[in-house]
Amino acid sequence: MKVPSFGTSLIRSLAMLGLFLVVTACMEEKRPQIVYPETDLSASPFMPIPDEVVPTGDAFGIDRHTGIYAPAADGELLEIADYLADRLQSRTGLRLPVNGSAENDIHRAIYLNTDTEKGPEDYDMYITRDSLLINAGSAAGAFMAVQTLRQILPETANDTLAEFPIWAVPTGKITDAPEFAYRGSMLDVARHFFSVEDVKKYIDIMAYYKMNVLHLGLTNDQGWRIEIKSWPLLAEVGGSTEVGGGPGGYYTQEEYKDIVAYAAEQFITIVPEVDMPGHTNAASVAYPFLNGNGKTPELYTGTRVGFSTWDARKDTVYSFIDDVVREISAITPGPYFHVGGDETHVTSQSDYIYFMERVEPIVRKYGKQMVGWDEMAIAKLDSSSIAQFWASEENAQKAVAQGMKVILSPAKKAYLDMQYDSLSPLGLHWAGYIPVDTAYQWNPVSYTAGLDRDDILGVEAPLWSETISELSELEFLAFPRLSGYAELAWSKEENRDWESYRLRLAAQAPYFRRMEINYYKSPLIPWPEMELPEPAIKD
Ligand code: TNX
Repeated sequence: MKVPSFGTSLIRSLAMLGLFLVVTACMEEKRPQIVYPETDLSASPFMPIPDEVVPTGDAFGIDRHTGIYAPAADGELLEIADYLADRLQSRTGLRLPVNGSAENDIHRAIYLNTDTEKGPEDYDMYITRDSLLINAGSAAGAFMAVQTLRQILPETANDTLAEFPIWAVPTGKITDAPEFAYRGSMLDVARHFFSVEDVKKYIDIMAYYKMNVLHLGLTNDQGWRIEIKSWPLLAEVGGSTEVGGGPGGYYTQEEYKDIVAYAAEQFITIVPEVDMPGHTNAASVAYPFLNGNGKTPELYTGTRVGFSTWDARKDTVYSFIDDVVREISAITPGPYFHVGGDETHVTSQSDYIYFMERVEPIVRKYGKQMVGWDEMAIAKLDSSSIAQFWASEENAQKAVAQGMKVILSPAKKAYLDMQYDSLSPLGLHWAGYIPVDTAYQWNPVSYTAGLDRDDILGVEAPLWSETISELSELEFLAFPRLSGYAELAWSKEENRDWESYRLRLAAQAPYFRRMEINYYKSPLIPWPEMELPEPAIKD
């Protein structure tokens, strides 16, 4: 049990809230008391499940008399207040004023405040009849709290309580904090290209589930998807096709910056991956000197892996890598640069080690921490580097022995491109079938022998795109499993439970429908019967 700490900012916010309540209480007597039906906050469709929820049975009404308040001097919190107003408007049609005054006739307030004694993403929410108070460790925590508020908002308004609709939010107290700092997913935009709009929709949904890292697989044998100004043919030639021979595509640097900024507004960090020295056929088609074998390769539209490499012993290859890392790092505010390093079946082990040990200082020179797939740990690397465990427990242990942290993406549990079962239409099954329960029922802390809790940075669910070329197909593989990975990364082990999860997952169906997500209707989940094909409102 955590003892609540009352920092000075909390006292300030309570004082301001008190003032607000005194002012509104003067008008209160004239108003009829609303009698709400009994509520149960703990029965709300939380996803992920918070640390602690204590229901008190009453309701906080969101209606035309509800306002949002944030400290006027805190620009970041004011932005979140506006974001909350936007989200509530699209669900309810009401535009709640932010820091409204007397003419707004406000009877009840949602109050955002920071309490710097908390961890940055931690928050508490105190919901009573008259106020909904959010205290968060930083703007990021307030953003997380807003996601919770979106989830506890009832699906429909109650229009029998007053002559106008009221959305009755259940009262109680929520205390919450993330288990892991890194809660991610990956999109492979190289095997098949996905548009900026597609990526933005994925970001919106990740944010709703409190995920905070989107790793973009920007390059592979079949395509190079990011403009590099000093090497223009990478995108122009290397980006000109994809698996199956479609037209491919790439992001200009402006488009990439747009994705980065869109993600940042929702507290999501973009991790760019340029996979090397293998998975590099597309780059070597554009610049054949890179592969060092004197041959100009052809564009590749199949799905084999492990057939390409760059020449690890050529200095010009490292000058080229320096340019690529410099350009991408300059437009990537997050702390990470992913260098791939997986499945280098045609690179000798000594060349591979030499290569990784030369690339790492380049990444650090541009102010980034190097991330790589677990194979990378066979090289001697700086302890600031991060290994992404997908296949080899031994490599994860080697990383930890070097003081590196590990991101958990075990293919048997966390690969979004694995089929749900042998009959499901999209995906692969080399790591097994991953039905919705298998995806959820594992413990990141104890999954890998030799790793302690502190060695684990977080959890990431990668979505490889060999078998998917459209957003609706991408969604079919990602949903509903992504919600489970979000819960594995956010929620404490003692609060996770399959029976509770499957009911809360079923309760995501209205959100999935509003977002027009093409999710897999797993028979393990008691989905509600729903008609209404055309959603009238968006989340
Ligand atoms: C393995 S996971 C790969 C990818 C494939 C994926 C398909 C990893 C580091 N490499 O190149 O797309 O399997 O599931």
